[in-house]
Amino acid sequence: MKAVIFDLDGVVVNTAKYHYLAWKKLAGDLGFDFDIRHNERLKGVSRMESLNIVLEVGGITGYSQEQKEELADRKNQYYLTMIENLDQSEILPGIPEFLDKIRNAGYKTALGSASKSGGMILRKLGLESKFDVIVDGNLVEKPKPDPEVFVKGAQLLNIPCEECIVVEDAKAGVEAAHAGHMKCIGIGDPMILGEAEKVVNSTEELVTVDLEHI
Ligand code: B16
Ligand code: MG
Repeated sequence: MKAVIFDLDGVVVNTAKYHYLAWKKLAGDLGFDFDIRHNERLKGVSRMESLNIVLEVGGITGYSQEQKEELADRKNQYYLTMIENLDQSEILPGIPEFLDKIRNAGYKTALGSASKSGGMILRKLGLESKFDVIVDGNLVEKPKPDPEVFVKGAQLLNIPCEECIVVEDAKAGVEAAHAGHMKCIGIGDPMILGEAEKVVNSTEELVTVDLEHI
C-alpha cells in the first residue's frame, strides 16, 4: 500500500453536524422537521442529492430545477455561516497523529471529499500541508458512490488505485472506494459500513490499524 485517501466530513472533521443543522434550518423554512434519524442518508452524498433526500423526507414535490438550486444555495449559505469559525479544535481525535505516523512511514496522503468547501475547510484547520493532494467537490462531477473523487486523488498522486486505502464514514464512500478498486477503512457502525475491509469505532483507533494487513 502506498497512499491513504481521506474523506473529510466525518473523518477529518465533524462538519456532518453543521451540514445536518443547515438542512434542518432549510426544512424549517419549508415547514417541516428534518430529524437526525434521516441524517445518515445525507453523509457523503452531493449537495443536490442531499436536497432531494430532504425534500423526500418532507413529502415535498414539484419544485423546478431553478427553485431547487435556490434551496441548495440557501442551505449552503447557512452551512458556510455555521462553519465560519471552524478551527483546529474541531479536528477529529487522533487524525493529526495518524497523518504524521503514515507520512513518516512513507505513505502519500490525499483528501477525497465531495464537499465544494473541502479545500477551504482544510486550510481553516491548518491541515493543508499534511496532504500531498487535495481533491474536493470543485474538481469532480460525479458524486459518491461513483469512485471519481478517489480515482482522481490516486491519479494526482500517481499511484495505482489498487495501492490506495480510503478512510470513510459513509456507506456511499465505502461503495465509491470499492468501485475504484481501493481498500477501505470505515469509521463508525459496522452494521452500516460492514462492506469495508476494516471498521473502527472512532478516528482515535486509526493509529492502531496495520495498513499492510487490512
Ligand atoms: P457541500 P465528504 C460531503 O462531504 C458531506 O458528507 C455531505 O453531507 C455533503 O452534502 C457533501 O460533502 C457536499 O458538500 O455542500 O459542502 O459541497 O463526506 O465527502 O467530505
Ligand atoms: Mg464523510
